[in-house]
Amino acid sequence: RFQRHKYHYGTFPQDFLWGVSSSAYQIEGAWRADGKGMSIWDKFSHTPGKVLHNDNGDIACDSYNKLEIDIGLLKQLKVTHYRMSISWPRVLPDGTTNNINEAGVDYYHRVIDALLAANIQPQVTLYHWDLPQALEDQGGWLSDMVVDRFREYADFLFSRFGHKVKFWITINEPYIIALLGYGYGSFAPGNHDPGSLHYVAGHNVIKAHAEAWHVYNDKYRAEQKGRISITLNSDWAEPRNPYKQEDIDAAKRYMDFFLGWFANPIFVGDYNEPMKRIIRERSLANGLDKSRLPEFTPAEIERIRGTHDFFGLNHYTSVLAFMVISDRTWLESGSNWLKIAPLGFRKLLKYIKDEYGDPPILVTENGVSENGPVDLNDEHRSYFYENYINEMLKANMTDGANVIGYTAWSLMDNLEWASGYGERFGLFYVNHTNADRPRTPKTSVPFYTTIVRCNGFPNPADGPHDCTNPL
Ligand code: GBH
Repeated sequence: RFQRHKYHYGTFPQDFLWGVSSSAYQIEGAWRADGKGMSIWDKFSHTPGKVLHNDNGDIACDSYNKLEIDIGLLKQLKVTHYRMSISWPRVLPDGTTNNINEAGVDYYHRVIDALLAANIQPQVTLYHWDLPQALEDQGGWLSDMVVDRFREYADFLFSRFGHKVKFWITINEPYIIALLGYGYGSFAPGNHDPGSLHYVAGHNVIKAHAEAWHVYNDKYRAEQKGRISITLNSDWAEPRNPYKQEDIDAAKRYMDFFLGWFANPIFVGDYNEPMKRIIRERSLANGLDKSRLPEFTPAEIERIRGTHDFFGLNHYTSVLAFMVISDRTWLESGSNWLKIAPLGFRKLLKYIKDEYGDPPILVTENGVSENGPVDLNDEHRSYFYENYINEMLKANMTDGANVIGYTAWSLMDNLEWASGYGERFGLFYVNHTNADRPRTPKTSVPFYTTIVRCNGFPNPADGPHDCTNPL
């Protein structure tokens, strides 16, 4: 079943970053410990019917109380980097710097210090979806007040942690924040308005990101010498019939409305033309007097353009465009939106190189799930990592995409947002019905570790090595 794709030998550049990632709400638990404020995910998950089985992150993986254990897992994986996020309401309970929760700040110092002591570099995301509820009560991402609050929050984090953290990611997946949070309403805060409000939320997310980048650039970069950017998620859209112009156009439109929605303003300048034109036409046809897509002023376009030090990319799956469907030959996973399609990864990396000015690309998430009965022999995950990483190698070696690092999602099974604990993305299995939340390696742990340790797939013809994967 898990047949090898056409396989390339080769290794990544010497300074390639190998990591694994998590996010605060999905693993920490301790939802009201030591003065933490409420987040929109606390409220959402406590609202019956919002999360599968009414699961919530009250305890999650209890990582708040299991620091040493988690550092042990990271050491076992031999990763050079750990991508984590800071819970905004844990450090600023009401979202503002008027009220600082020093106990929360101390917790992140302990995490970061422990990572550095283990020689693992922290990559810290400022916002992975857990907005302080106090800010949501003032409009959340629909109000431009959030832009100032985010700037202050970012400034605060750089001032406290910037001497230790050299990799910052402002915001994780604006597409999901805007569309699922404020359009479909399937994610917190559950605002249902599939018409225009997701464009308003997205607009404010872009401005907030740009302000955080400028604070770092103006006030901290010279001294702290770190790098800061945003993480965008994107599927790859393949034309269903590559010889049919309609399908080619549909695939391009899909990319413009998905990745391009956020990548264009930041990497090129302003929203892309197809998005502006199509949304305006549809808005006018619906009897509105202007486009549902907000406009940036010329000054805003310039302020946002170029606010990146690398291209943070989360990638999982591909679609066939005409209408969007999955190819029936792609292997399934534990999530119905995720089909295993390694080749799309290579094409997406090349596309980013070509469309967005050949930026250094940091893959900030990539991974696969399972559901149902626990089976620690997760062959599908090893298959997924081997083939996606090998396609990334081809993008790097053959297509010349400047991929600087790779981060597997996820360190361990955790709260998969609205799917609760039912979809498991972890390299380590976590038993969420056991009060101790024990972590157990799946067979993909030694598998991924071999790729990390060997920096890819060295060719046996280049000399003997112990990089043959254990499967
Ligand atoms: C990432 O999002 C997130 O950054 C991470 O926190 C998450 O755990 C990981 O992926 C795995 O999902 O239930 O059919 O409505 C990737 C984008 C957004 C894809 C939510 C799946 C839900 C689809 N994901 N989406 S559905």
